[in-house]
Amino acid sequence: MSLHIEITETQKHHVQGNGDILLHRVKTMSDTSRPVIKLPIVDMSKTESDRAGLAKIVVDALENIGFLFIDNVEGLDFDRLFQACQWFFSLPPEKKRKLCRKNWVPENPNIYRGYFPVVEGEPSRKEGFEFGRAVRPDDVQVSPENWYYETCPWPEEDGKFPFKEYMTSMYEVMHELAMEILRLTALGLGLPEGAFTYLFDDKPCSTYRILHYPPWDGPPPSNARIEDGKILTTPDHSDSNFLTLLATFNYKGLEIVNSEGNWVAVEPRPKSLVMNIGDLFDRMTGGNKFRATRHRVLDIGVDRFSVPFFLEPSYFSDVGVNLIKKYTGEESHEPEKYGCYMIRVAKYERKYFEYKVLPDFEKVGERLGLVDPVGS
Ligand SMILES: O=C(O)CCC(=O)C(=O)O
Ligand SMILES: [Fe+2]
Repeated sequence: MSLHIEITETQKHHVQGNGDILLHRVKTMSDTSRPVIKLPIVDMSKTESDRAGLAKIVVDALENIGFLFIDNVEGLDFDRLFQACQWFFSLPPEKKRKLCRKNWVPENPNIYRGYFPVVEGEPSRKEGFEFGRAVRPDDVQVSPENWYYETCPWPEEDGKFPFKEYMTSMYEVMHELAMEILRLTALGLGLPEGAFTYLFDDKPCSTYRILHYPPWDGPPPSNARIEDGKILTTPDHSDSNFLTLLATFNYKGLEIVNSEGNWVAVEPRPKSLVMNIGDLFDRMTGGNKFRATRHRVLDIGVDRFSVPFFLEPSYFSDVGVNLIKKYTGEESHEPEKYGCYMIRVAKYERKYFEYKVLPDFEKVGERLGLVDPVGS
């Protein structure tokens, strides 16, 4: 989970049709010039030949910048992924409506997965579709209150693109890549390679999301305007999940805060993913070792597409503060289940609009009589 459309109930909801996205309209234009940051590069073709070297690059990047590029990901074809975005966002509004979260279309059953529309007047200007790995409906952890494991609605296909088959296969490519990055991270920290990956073994809650940022139709709202007349399409935030793998398809617009606290641009790197870590990984490592770096997206005046994969542990995984210390015996930590942590952050601390309408989740395990492997 990593949602950043903080909208208010009074705002007009608007399901956007995008039959014209291929035209790349230029409507508003934000000045995107900015000093560019040089990000470290992790070349996945070297995971065997230079494993220790890659591990060092990953750990250095996470300690210092919080962002890095990943080259040569096996099984990732950026052109094909872009085609998937184009196919999906060109669907007519009535087809998107069928996939829309309950928040916007009350007759739909899905509260967490599926489609979310552009909300006019918001500084976060994007429509998206997201899904998780399918969980068997008879799984004991499936319940109406557990939105992580709810069934994702998929669009009706027209034979032009095998959307569901392709996206679900790409989810597994991203999951595997994330596991390898976590093994490298552990190695770089001098820990057993499986020190983090076990958190994702049983039904990870990860979200794969495709995004379309349409340029502003008219003048953007004042809260989308930032310094120097620049205009936002995603406000300043850190990701709340474990780590994020992002395809930006050579679009500019992504900015991050550097170690001096200044905004700098991430220059697109062809055929490379951008990776950053989220608050969860940051706090697991004690809150001052790895950096969940703040970032934002500027309006670039044309339709922009991106595809983030938000890595999230299994619901019952222990993600307590300082978990990493269990390997060094330095300090005990407070066990905390991922699901409980996330609902608290999303619904009560950051108060994402979407989650105000969601049920409480904290006690669902007990109510269902589930075995809690964390034992808190
Ligand atoms: O679209 C992008 O480049 C970044 C999106 C982002 O930061 C997010 O969805 O959390
Ligand atoms: Fe983000």
